[in-house]
Amino acid sequence: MSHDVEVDVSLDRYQGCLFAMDDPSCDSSFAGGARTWLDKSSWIDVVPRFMRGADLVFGELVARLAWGQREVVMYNRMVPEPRLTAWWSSAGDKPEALPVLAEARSVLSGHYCRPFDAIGYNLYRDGRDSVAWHADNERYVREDPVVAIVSVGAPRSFQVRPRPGVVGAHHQFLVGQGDLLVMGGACQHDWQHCIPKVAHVPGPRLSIMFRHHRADLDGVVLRD
Ligand SMILES: O=C(O)CCC(=O)C(=O)O
Repeated sequence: MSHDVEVDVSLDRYQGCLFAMDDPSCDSSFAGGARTWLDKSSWIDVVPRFMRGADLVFGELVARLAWGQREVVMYNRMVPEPRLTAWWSSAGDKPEALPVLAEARSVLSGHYCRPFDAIGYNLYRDGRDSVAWHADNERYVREDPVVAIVSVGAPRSFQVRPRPGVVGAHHQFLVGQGDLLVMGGACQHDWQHCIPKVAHVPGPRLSIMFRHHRADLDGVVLRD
């Protein structure tokens, strides 16, 4: 279940970098990108400042999207999820909320050879907002799904750890201001990720998750 909510966050007190106010566009050259191999079959790509105009994108998405707050099970109780979310799918009749998102979808689909046809948005209003350790549901219907995340707003720590039984080290990536982070290979099968709570953040962060055929999950029974 999800309740609609009014959103009252801005980047006013957060000083983004200069090109965060440029006209929004994507860097189709993936300049400065680097791949981290978590093990022999799982990887994470990070491309700094992949999306220019990130502060403008942040402001427009906060204002335009229909934000909701879902409920999640925690300690055997249903509690409000500590972040706001919104969703878009190419199966609906509306275009992406901003032209730069259509551009990103096309650039990412070409580069990673995946039809990213849905976008999940997550708004972390302050350091109390978070998402717990998990792997993404695409893993139940696809082998080695690729999930691409563009972060706008203030940087937050994106953490990665191996699932129980998988050998590997904990990693963390600081992402915001238009940075792209892509999880691929066996990442969703063998690894988990989270955005932990933190005492202090320089401002809110919004993650834009490009997903591959989420609609395929209809009717699939999900496991933990
Ligand atoms: O906000 C992020 O960068 C990650 C969110 C996430 O992992 C999820 O919603 O499944």
